[in-house]
Amino acid sequence: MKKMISFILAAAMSAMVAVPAFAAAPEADTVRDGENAKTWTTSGKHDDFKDKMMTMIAYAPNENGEITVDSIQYIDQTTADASGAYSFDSYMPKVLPTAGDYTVKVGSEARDSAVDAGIIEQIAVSEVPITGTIKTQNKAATATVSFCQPGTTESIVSAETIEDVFTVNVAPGTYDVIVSRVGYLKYTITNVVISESFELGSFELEAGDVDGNGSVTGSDIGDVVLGIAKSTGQAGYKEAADFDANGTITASDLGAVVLTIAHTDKTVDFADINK
Ligand SMILES: [Ca+2]
Ligand SMILES: [Ca+2]
Repeated sequence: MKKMISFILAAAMSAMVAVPAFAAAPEADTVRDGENAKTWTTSGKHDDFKDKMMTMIAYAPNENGEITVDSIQYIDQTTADASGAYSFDSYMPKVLPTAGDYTVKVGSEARDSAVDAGIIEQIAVSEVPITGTIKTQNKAATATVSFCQPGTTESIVSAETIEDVFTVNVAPGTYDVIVSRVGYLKYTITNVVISESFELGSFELEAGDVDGNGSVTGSDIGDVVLGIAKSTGQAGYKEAADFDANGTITASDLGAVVLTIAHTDKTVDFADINK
């Protein structure tokens, strides 16, 4: 028991565990339940392990091949049977990082050093669903949510809201998310890091930028005034001035543009939103 505990403590406290190579044939093996599966079995057998408490660690070695505190992904324990056979059924709760493969080691109070138990290859992460809510003046006024290359407006994948809500499948990575609708100021969320499915949050777009130049000015008010009482299909009707998307430019649309005068496109860092 003492050595098993020191095996874990060494990993957690000193940030590394000395793992000398064994000259003997492999005594443990790790088998994954299919390509990219999050579950695997680590098993082995050795006379030294009869009835002993066993500890299994899966970690990403640093550049020197050592365990670090941050790199430990999984620790589990079990007791070997009377023949020295043991087996761990493990599940990786997180998406494997892109750092590389994990090394699996098995330790026991019966041995001074851990036994190599193979590696777990990094999961080839596929797209994950991201959801969120974008409010406009009216649920009928759909917004576009674009996941862009950071620092650019180059959209990699995008989605339209339906009744204010969007869902889009995105490959893990870092993005600038640009939320837009014609007639509305743009809302950009930078440094959105995606590794697993999550809810981006709820955001409200501000109406009023009829000409789409990034700010609400007297010119935008003028555009709304010129279109008053005009409906879809009529000369003078502009979708960009029909903020509530009810098909007609009315006093309500004029009220909206007056409220946001001098407002501009907004950019926020995702880390600041989540403080
Ligand atoms: Ca404008
Ligand atoms: Ca309207």
